[in-house]
Amino acid sequence: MVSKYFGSTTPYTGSNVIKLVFDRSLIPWNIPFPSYNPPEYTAEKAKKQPWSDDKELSTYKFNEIDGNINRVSHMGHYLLSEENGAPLNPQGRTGIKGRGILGRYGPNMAADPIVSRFNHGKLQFVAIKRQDTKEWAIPGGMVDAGENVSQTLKREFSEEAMDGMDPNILHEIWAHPKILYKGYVDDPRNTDNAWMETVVANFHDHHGLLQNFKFTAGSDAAEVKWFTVEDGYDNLYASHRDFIKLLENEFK
Ligand code: RP5
Repeated sequence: MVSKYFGSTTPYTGSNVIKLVFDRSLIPWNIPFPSYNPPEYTAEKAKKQPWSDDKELSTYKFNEIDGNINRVSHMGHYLLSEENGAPLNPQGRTGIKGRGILGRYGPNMAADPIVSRFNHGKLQFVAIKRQDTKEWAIPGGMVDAGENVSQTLKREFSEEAMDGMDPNILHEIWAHPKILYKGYVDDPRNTDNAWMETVVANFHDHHGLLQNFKFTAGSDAAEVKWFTVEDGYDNLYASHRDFIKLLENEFK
């Protein structure tokens, strides 16, 4: 599937770098494109961070569990560039190389918790408005080094939708996760050498436990609300529209 961010002439997130625009038939790495020379960009703010890959590329164990960092893609074995050994995006050329504003070369692992309910017969989920793009989104986030995805799901939900409250006060909600998706995310931050992947888990409130719970936006979230699926969700962040489609299918 061609990325919804492919061929855009608006600058790459948070920069003035314009991605190379080329014919979409040349996206797959196995199609020869000898003149392909996109801009290289790794943001200063994505360097020298506890979560950033700043060392020689040859020191990282790509396609493996590398210490406490999972570099194994949900999409299977990924290729490394013959030029410098950097991982190659499994979805093909993006028009920009480097890490962009992502921390890791290769897969950058996230987790997306979809907390849902029926309210007056209408399917709803807890959504946040992202500070960076102002788009509505699932309150997901990055898996920290050494963290289990199940921990990330709760921690990120708490940071973004509960203003950092102990997520275990909702322990009955977390008790029955249903994994809806594991894989690549069509995220605007993706580059030729760094991309987002996620695990999407649904936690459905079957018993009205969240009826009177007051959600509070925190961390990277500007707002939080129960988002009614029926109202339309085409403009959600990244691949979140596809994830909500999966949610909708669960309850059809
Ligand atoms: C998306 O970015 C994932 O689906 C997840 O929702 C999110 C994680 O990034 P941050 O919210 O931490 O920026 O690709």
